[in-house]
Amino acid sequence: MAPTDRPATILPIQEKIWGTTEFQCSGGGDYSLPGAKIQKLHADTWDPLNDPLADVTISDLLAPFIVVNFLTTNFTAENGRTRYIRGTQRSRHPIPSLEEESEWRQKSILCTPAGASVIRDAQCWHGGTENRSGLARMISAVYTTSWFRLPRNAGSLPLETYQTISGRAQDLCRSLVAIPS
Ligand SMILES: O=C(O)CCC(=O)C(=O)O
Repeated sequence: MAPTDRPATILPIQEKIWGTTEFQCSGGGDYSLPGAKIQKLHADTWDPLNDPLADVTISDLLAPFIVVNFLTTNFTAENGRTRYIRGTQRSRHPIPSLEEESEWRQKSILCTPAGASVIRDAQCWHGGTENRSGLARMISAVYTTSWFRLPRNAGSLPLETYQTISGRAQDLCRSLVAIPS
């Protein structure tokens, strides 16, 4: 089956969350490769609103930034499965350091099989654990709503690659493609 003939699986979920097809792919990568140490809990976003009164923060908004983790192998203790702290995308509390992290949070790890995808609000606190295996455990793609930008990834997709992907994929990757000057 050609890639463009495959039924869409992930995109309809973003369309449902955001109520539109007007979002974009803003990058991706593979994280916590073999040899990676435990990560402190973190969120992948910052607050672009900078409300001086702090009446409104990014945590009050519908997720502008969604990460999809595609599992290339089962999550196991050896390969450093990720912990996710439910509901923290709404939190305004400081994120605890590794030393401060309570036991129940250390144990909030996903038991997820190879081939599954984890779709998460990037504001939700999470962190990989030590990868003692010889395998990368997942690759990731980042999607952002129409008003949110991740400028650091602009130009990261070579034009020659962009020209080989479907029209829908080109539309999604419009802010990534390297435009020759
Ligand atoms: O690799 C993981 O388990 C998590 C990666 C991650 O949280 C990150 O790099 O932001």
